[in-house]
Amino acid sequence: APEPKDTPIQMRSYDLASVPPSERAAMLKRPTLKSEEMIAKVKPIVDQVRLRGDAALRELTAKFDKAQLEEVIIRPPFTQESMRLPEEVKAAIDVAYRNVYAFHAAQADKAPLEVETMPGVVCSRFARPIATVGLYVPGGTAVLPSTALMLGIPAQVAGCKEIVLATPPRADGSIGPEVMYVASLVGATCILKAGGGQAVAAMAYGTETVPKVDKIFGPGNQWVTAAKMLVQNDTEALVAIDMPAGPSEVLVIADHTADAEFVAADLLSQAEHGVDSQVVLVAVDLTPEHLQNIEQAVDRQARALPRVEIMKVSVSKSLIVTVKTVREALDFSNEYAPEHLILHLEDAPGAVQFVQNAGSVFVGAYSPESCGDYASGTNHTLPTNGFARQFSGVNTLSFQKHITSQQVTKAGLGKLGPVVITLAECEGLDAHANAVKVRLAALARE
Ligand code: HSO
Ligand code: ZN
Repeated sequence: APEPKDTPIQMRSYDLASVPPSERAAMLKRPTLKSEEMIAKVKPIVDQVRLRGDAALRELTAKFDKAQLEEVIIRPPFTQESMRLPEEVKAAIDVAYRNVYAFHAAQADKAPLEVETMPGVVCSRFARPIATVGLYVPGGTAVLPSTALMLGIPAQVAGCKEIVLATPPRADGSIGPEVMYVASLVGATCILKAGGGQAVAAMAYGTETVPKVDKIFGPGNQWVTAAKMLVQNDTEALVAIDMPAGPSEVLVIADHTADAEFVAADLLSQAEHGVDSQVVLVAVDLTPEHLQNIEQAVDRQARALPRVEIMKVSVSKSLIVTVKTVREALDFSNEYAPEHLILHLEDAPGAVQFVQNAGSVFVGAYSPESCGDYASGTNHTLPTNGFARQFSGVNTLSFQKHITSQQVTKAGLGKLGPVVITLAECEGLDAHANAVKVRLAALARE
């Protein structure tokens, strides 16, 4: 039966002080990812591509994307026709590109780090690009050229040699001009016209035409995430992944200075991503009227937006948590470890020092998450599901690895050698001790 028109689009409310500890733990939990089940489901798809390469890719793309492919990949130069966009869109992509490039270029590890740990013992560390990377750009309910920017720019800045960009084709077998244009800006060397587990498998193992990559990046649906987890654990694939991904999330902290319309708009911008999007509002000692204004704004704004049906589901699963102080709000946020944290606070900059766990922070009323999602410069590929406790978002260093080195002089070995001999003998590894002893003996003869 159709829903009565006046069912409010509403979040569930809790007063944190009256929530028992067991329920508090439940509030912090995201809906469980059935990862084992999904990995078992995606395995036959991954196996087909691993064993039969391009032929399997073509069959699976015909089945899932309804596209009959002649070529599975496209190599540059891309045709002008394939990148044709309204000038306004192109100009906006160009600004986003410049900002994201500037912020990620500054992150690149360029100069080697050098420390003389003892006289004559110099240790150093230097960065090198990961040679071949795979970037997954989702298709599905929204085309996401912004994700192509967020993954492609750090790869370009880091100096990766082969940049494979995978994205599901449209039914006519083509890729949208937005993604094509971004692919050319970031210097993608190969576009793989495939999505889902089949795209991940093709990049992890390589096929007749798809280069095998060293690391796979990017968000995706449950199939993509499961396939990434599967190939990461296959020692034969020898492939790394960026991070475990889950549905997108935002936590907004609002105090008495918060603008109800801004807060509602921020909550909904995340809620429109998908029915499983997680949206949390932490209200700091708001008056009942203020809170009601926010709730009414959520309902009213949602009804005026095209993706209202998605928001009805995600908002109804979302929470409002009431606390007394900003510190309590930040304690809760740190426990939740949100992908995005927005601070609608009287002193938002002053609150940042208390942030311990978050993917990216949006400071003050005029810093909506949308800016970071598209164009300010920060990356939007961020840890979800509470992984902000131990993971950073994608950044330039995600596309580099570090090599350490050491150079020991004769005098240095004179000092360090006896220490190494003692430790090697303590471990009963005499060949190790000997590698030092033969040299110390040579020095004694000099
Ligand atoms: N909020 C998403 C990124 C995105 N938003 C792409 C719009 N397009 C996850 O951080
Ligand atoms: Zn977004």
